[in-house]
Amino acid sequence: MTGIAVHTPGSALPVEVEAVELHRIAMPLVRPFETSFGRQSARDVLLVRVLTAQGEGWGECVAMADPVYSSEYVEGAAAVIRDYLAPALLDARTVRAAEVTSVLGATVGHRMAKAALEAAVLDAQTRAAGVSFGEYFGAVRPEVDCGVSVGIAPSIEALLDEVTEYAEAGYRRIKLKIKPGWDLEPVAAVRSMLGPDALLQVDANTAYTVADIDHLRGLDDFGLLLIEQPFVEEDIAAHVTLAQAIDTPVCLDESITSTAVAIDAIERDATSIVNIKAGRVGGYLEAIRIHDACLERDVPVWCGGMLETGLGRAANVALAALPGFTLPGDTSASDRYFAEDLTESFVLVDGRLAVPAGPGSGVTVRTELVAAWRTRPTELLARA
Ligand code: SMG
Ligand code: MG
Repeated sequence: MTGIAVHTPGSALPVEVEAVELHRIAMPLVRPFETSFGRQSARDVLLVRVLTAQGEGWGECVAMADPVYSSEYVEGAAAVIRDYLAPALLDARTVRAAEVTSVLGATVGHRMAKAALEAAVLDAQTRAAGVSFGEYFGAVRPEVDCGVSVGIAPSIEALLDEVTEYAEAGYRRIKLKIKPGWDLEPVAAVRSMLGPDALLQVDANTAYTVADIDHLRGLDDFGLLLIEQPFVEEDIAAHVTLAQAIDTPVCLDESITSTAVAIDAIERDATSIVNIKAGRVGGYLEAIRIHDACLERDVPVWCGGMLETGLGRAANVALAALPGFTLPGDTSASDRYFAEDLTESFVLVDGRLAVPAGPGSGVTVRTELVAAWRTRPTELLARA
């Protein structure tokens, strides 16, 4: 069974939204994370809390501090929620999670901001009904296989140390960030250290151009699961050209912003595997539609990550429990990024994380930590 499985009567009942709160916190990372976009050492997080007549709900916005992964960024997401999205949601008053996209539809783009609001409504709605995200989404397994994303390191030696640490922790798949000047050599070193059977993939975060295709073919020597998003997000055609030239499967991340784009990219053979991130596509319900479209076309999917706190991680793990998620995701344990998580910690057991079973997201935001880590005053948005 795919799609939204409403197992419990009442799980699709609407909530009456009374107010929206914006919370802004900073969480230090246990180690800096470097990609082709740059280096970050803290996570600047925007949290959304909806207050409804049926109870509260929390959502996490995955936008980064700067507009480098996509055009969205935390300060911009807070502004668009404050000025456009929260007023639209408050105007609608009574809303189901499945209606949030259309309620917010007058605003173009800003998918990460919209996804945070949808997640908060989804949390309130499913908590009120006593249904977990896993049940609501149609999860088919109680735990999910986890991979880990490894940043660009200062040296090959430092990279091998970091990969060793994750392999010993039990991660079932390693993803290496690559960029021009940091690709064939680190990948060769990690492959030779892990041996031929380890699941290994790379992510370029748009750092290459079609002029690099010959060079990228060098990756075919390393038995990779996939190469993720080598070229700029708008250039589907360049990925088609690469897919024809290389044996390593091409997987799109940044390019996939909706179900329609996903279907188009698959039909054009630009991507043979899809990275699904709810924030990037405007919410978990659109993420599920992409999953369904991929499953129908026999295209494997996996769950991406945006250095989420336990709140966003909980929803990602529930999503990754859907049947089409056949590859380990970037659903790492809490301690991959944070010394202390905002919710109950996600702990890796045998390379897997458990899908939370409680109502809603199944995790509790530790409000004392929101208060301690706050970087801006709370904003309360209510109906005028
Ligand atoms: O949550 O473990 C995570 C992060 C995984 O590599 C990761 N995410 O392009 O897939 C990606 C990146 C985006 C965030 S880094 C700018
Ligand atoms: Mg990526």
